[in-house]
Amino acid sequence: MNLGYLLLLFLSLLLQSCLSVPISRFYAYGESTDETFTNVDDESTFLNLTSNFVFYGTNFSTVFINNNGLLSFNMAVEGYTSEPFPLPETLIAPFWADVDTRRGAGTVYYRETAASAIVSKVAQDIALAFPNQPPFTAKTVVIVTWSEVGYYEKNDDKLNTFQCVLATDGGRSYVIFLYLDDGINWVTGDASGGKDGIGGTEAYVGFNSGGQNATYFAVQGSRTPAVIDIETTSNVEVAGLWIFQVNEAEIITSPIGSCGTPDQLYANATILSYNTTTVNSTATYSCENGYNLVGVSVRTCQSSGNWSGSPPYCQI
Ligand SMILES: [Ca+2]
Ligand SMILES: [Ca+2]
Repeated sequence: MNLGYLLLLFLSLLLQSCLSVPISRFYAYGESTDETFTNVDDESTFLNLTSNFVFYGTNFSTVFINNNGLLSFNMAVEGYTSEPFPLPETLIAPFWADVDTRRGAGTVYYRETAASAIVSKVAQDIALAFPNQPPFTAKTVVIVTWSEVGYYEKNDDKLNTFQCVLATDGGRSYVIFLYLDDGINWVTGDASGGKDGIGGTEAYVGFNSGGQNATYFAVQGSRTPAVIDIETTSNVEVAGLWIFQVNEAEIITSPIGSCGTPDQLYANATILSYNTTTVNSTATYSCENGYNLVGVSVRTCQSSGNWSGSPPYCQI
């Protein structure tokens, strides 16, 4: 092994660690600053906000923090099995699935803050995601962290760590989802058809305006087996980081990686290739020799922030 090779190896490892979300990339959280929510299954708590959060054009002064990886407005939501959007409730779902922190399996931390270090970090993230927008100075930031949480029923053999950040200046509002590198290890609880945290009805990730004619945005892979790899996907080209503007009538996804990483399929023999994830990018699927592709082989990133069609699969 020569020196040049070692250097290359080191650089590639460094690059990988920069393009994922280690715990140091999370917004600061912990016992000393946050309120905590521990030893619960389907319960909820709430924060009264000092500055209204504008979501789908509506002002909200209270945010409910539901243990099951879900924030809601107007009311707490107990649902532990994810349901496909649209729904009547007003929801932000960083990872809606049956979290269970009994038996010491994790903690949910939450707080509202206007600390200058946090406001600057938000400003940097918004500048990364929306480079053409004017600088953003949050009046208030809500940080909710699901740290090493287990799944129903009282399972702690697989744990998930993720964070949801809400930031508003009273006009513009943004939501940031962070998924720890290697930090998503289960996607369903025992009461949602899952076994050992896998299968059944998987976690849902997205936004739902609520009301009778709800509009919504679902992150690719929601309620599919692919959601277990959400920490490897992104709409800002940093694996595990997703950033959205949420105050308008529609959710606005970052233009730098609008559609996020296309679904990587589990069906054997599928080959996926793509270069970019901005609007009009294409993702091409093919199959290994001996398999036939079922469905469309090319998907296009649409301005809505979704890849066209559905992922194909390969069969013999
Ligand atoms: Ca639960
Ligand atoms: Ca994972």
